Amino acid sequence: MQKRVFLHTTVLALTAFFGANSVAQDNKFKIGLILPMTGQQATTGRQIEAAARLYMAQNGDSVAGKKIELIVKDDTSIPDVTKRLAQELVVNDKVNVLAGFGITPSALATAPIATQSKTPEVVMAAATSSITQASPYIVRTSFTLPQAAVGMADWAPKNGIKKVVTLVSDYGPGLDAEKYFKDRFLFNGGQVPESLRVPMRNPDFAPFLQKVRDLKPDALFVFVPSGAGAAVMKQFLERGMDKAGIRLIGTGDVTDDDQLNDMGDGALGVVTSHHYSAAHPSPVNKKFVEAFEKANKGLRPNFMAVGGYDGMRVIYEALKATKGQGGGDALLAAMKGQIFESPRGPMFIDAQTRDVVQNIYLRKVEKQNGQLYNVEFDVIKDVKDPGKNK
Ligand code: VNL
Repeated sequence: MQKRVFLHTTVLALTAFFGANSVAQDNKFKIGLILPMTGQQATTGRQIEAAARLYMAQNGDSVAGKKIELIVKDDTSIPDVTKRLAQELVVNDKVNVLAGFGITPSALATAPIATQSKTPEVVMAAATSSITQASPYIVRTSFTLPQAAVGMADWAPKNGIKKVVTLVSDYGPGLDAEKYFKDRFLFNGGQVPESLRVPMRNPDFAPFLQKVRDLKPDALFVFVPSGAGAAVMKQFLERGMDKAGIRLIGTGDVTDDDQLNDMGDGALGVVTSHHYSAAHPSPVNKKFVEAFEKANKGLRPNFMAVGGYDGMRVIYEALKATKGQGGGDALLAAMKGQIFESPRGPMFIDAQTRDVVQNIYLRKVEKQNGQLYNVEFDVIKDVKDPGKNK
């Protein structure tokens, strides 16, 4: 008799425990944030994680009756690791959304998992045009290299730059930057006597820069991923390229806000085209930069941070729109077509392509309050990814 009572209570207790647990589970909304937190791309991971946490601190962690849980995983920017982590997050943690993706190969490696499991994949960093075509579940809040590069190809020939050598990291975004810069620049009457490609991992720029010096172009157009710009700038100056009359131009990855202020006055005057500058003069951006720096010991947010911050917004708003009831398909539908003011300026998620449409700014490195910034001086409005018109 005693035993039966005991068993009975145990079963009750167990039911209560698991019951409560499954309710807790249902009330959770999990975001699996896969980022390079260590290794060559660690600055990108640090910026995006900080931005995601800032967004949550400002907007709360409970949305449409759900408690948001952010699960951060370090893929060390090795695509096989990204893929394994994505699989574990979907199967074991049952995440509602996959997000992050510091480099193109990581975003692409995850695409089949997003498709098979019908989980939205919010790409916050990687920027090769074709990524959004790898899965119908991919939505992008960063930018594309064609989007940024074409603006520079239009600006340069109007500003005395007729002959350009290109130098890019030899993988997806670099090849996009090279092609879209070159095609448009040639169309505009410019010349590109050489296109150089450097390995993505541990690049040595010295031999390439020597070659550029010998070719004596008006400018060197550079794309390197976020975090590699300072090394390019240092070697460019050490080799006296600027003194030889060669200008440095590129997409804004090379004058990345994460590193720019440490590049020294040699960076002054460098013109780039990009979607985000920490110096973007809008009240929304001022507030964002201030809050980000305050929460991160003075670290200045770069374009990666803004991609992460806006990616969180897209996820939060999709959860609100679906009243916390939606699965992957409903969330995805609610991400498409979102339009809002980002710290970068106005942006929207094109419902057809799931890619970001945004302004591209021309910026020049200048000193403001004793610090180096990419100061915007012109804007090309509402630029769609030119890579989608093929
Ligand atoms: C990529 C594109 C990565 C632009 C970047 O930095 C970047 C990419 C890590 O698509 O791999 O600045």
